Amino acid sequence: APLIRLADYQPPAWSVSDVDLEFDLAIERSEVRARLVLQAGPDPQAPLRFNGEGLELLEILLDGEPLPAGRYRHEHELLTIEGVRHGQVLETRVALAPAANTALEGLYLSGRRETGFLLTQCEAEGFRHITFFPDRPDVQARYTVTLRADRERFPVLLAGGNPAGHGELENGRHWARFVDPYPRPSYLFALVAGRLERISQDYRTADGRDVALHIWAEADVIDRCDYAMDALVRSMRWDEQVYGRNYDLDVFHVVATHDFNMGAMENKGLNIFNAKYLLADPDSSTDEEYLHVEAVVAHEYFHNWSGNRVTCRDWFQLSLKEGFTVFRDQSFSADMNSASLKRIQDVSTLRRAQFSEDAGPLSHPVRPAQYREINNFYTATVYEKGAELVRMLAGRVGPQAFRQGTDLYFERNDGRAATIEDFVGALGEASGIDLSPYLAWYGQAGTPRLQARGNYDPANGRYVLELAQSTAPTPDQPHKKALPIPVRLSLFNADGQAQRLRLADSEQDLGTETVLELTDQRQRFEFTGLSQPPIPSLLRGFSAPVVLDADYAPDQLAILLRHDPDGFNRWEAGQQLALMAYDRLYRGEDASAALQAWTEALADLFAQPDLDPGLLAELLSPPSETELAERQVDIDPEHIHHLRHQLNDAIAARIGLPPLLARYQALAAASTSALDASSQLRRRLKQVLLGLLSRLDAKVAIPLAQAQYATAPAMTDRLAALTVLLNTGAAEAGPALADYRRRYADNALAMDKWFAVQARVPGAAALARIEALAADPAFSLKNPNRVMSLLGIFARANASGFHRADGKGYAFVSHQLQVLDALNPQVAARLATALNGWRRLESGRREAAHAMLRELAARPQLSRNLAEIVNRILE
Ligand code: HT7
Ligand code: ZN
Repeated sequence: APLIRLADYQPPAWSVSDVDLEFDLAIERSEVRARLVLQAGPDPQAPLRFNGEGLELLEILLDGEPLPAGRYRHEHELLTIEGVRHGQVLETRVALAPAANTALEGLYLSGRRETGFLLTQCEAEGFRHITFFPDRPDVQARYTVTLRADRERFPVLLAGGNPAGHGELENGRHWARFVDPYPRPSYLFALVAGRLERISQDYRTADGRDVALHIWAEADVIDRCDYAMDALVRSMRWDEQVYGRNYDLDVFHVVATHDFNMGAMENKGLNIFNAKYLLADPDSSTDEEYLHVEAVVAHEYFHNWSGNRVTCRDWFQLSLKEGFTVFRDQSFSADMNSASLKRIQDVSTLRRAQFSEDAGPLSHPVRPAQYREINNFYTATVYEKGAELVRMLAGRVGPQAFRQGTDLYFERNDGRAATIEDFVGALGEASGIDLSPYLAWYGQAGTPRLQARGNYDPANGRYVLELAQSTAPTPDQPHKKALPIPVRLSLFNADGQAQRLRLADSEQDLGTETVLELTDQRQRFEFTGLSQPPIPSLLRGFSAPVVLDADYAPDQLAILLRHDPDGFNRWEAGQQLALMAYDRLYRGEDASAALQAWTEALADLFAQPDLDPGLLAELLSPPSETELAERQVDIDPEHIHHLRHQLNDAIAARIGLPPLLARYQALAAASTSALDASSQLRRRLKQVLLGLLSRLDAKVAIPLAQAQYATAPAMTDRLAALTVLLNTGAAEAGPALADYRRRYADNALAMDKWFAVQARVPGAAALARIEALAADPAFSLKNPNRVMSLLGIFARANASGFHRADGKGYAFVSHQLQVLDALNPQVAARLATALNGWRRLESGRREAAHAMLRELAARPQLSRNLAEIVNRILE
């Protein structure tokens, strides 16, 4: 596949102003008639080249006249016509085979042939699987869509836009028409047709528009959509209040499907969701899943402005809509729940998914410079790091100017396909701050390392903080520039009190917190008037997506862990202590100073009855194995798994069995299925405590887990108990798994968790279990959720199980990848990213992984998606 480069961007040679689509829908074979009003680009003599993949061309006409065979070419997934004129109407009729479409891109079938429904997925380049079109986001057109189908088989017909008529046809068929008044790119096209039920709610926008909200799902799950509706209404209000954005059509449809490659899709007026992010009920959904539903519903809704009304000029600008929209959904969830916990979770996700992506061969900038397959760039870097860049910009200009800047951005770019420069430029203009240095963050891959060294001079009460930055080379970028890094900081004294800040060259009292901006490779900041050596609390709230290297002593971090009022940095101090202990353990050195400082502070915090249970749960959780592995080369995942256990053991031992048990029992006695925030946080703490108890004394924990499983009022409790039974190797795990399966056999999302909880069980025995599960009749490579629950969890979240010394984990996944690739290339490519870190494995595993990758790369039939990932990983 050719390399597509940002530097080669050209406006379209031919675009389309109006699209009229007519669908005759059926499961096995559907037909699409498209009438496109052509718009000439800069050179009206240029040939027209429209995309089209897997289309059976039945008819082609220009201005109503059939085109003779010699006037057009249909080859290499392109339709080429010479000599077309501005304003002419190109009409094509094509046939599609939705039931045979296992790639879940374009028009496809969700569920079984007899009962399932038809739907589309067009982002990024799925529209070309539906009709011939300049399938690129800078071609924006007005859409009229007419759907025709058998009424009995497809009673519900939906497309994006406002309804514009419906009626009956001969032979039991019916039709429905939709018109979208807003010009939009083809990737936002969607239709849905089939037997679906709905829940509905009326909504009046702040600017007075009455909107009918409908959530659609198959009959057996429609009673699990209420929480999504609640989240949708809250998202709509929030966007009005926080960003001044109102919804802009008369209807808003949301549809749930069990067959979806990603989380959800923001099609204009017709959002389509992976059921995993829409359905929720207390019996079968965990608290975490409720939070995901809230966040994803908000995310897709927010796209209506950040993505749909203002879209991207080209796919290199993907983070323009995704990074900004993730920032918006993170802010929404922070407002709905505990803001500091949300920040802790978001940074944990960033470190686990993005920092590790950035540390391997798949590293790329937030705005990539090149790609072969755009579907491979829906990454943690584009989404999560992109959100961090927006957060930095928002922090730099302040809340008022940020709102003025986003207003300006939306106003100026409404109906346009914009670039990251348009976004940063609008924020800069509104704030009067030159933000152009921040653009370098978008083009430079890799995680900067921020080194902080402090020096206190008691003779004059001065504290010099030296900050320096460096970024290791990444593929394609051997030399890195200095980036602007905002460092939010406070200085604490030994009693844990924040000191007033004054910089040496200024008289200004900065209060107890300020933001330093590191703009060069290295800079000194001098604070005056400090009567004691200060303990710096750096990067508060994680003010920049960097790795901090500060020369703390363990007891300094313990002071921050005990006293820092910034919830994020308090947690971060604990994480740093854990990492300090881990580094020593890894090197076989004495870790007792760090371990003692960390666990003593945690034990004291544990004893404080009023500490937020959610924060306590996070404080009691050491960094993930992925984060720990980031610190090493020659990784032995089993060893890292073992060391993380030692960290948990140290916490458990320091707090001690009686207090852990007492707290667990108090929480267990008060268990309910209530979904309010405080019940959720108590459940989270209970789950962490049960895990710690299981480390301390399995004989005590197993009966507790067994009882918790049997009496669990909520799925979070049930799954946590099952995890402990499985991870301790308890005999009781078998009956619990069987019980779970009986109970949830008909609930696909609950069964995904049944697969996932087993796929997560660490250690050498994992592979045999995974092989057996892959052969289970309930497993299917055709369903992305099932694939990611079993193979995705195994390869991406169970390092000690997957990275076996004998390489058998790789051989197994390689085989699955090949079968999967023939069915669904997007999902196969995502699964293959699990091997991103192969070069940093110890030599035996490295060799085995390398051999597997080479063998895979040599396969002749690989999809463009999988081939790109495997080759980049190998480079
Ligand atoms: N904008 C959506 C992206 C998406 C997608 C991309 C590639 C293949 C399938 C897909 N389904 C949805 C999701 C979002 O960020 O909102
Ligand atoms: Zn998105």
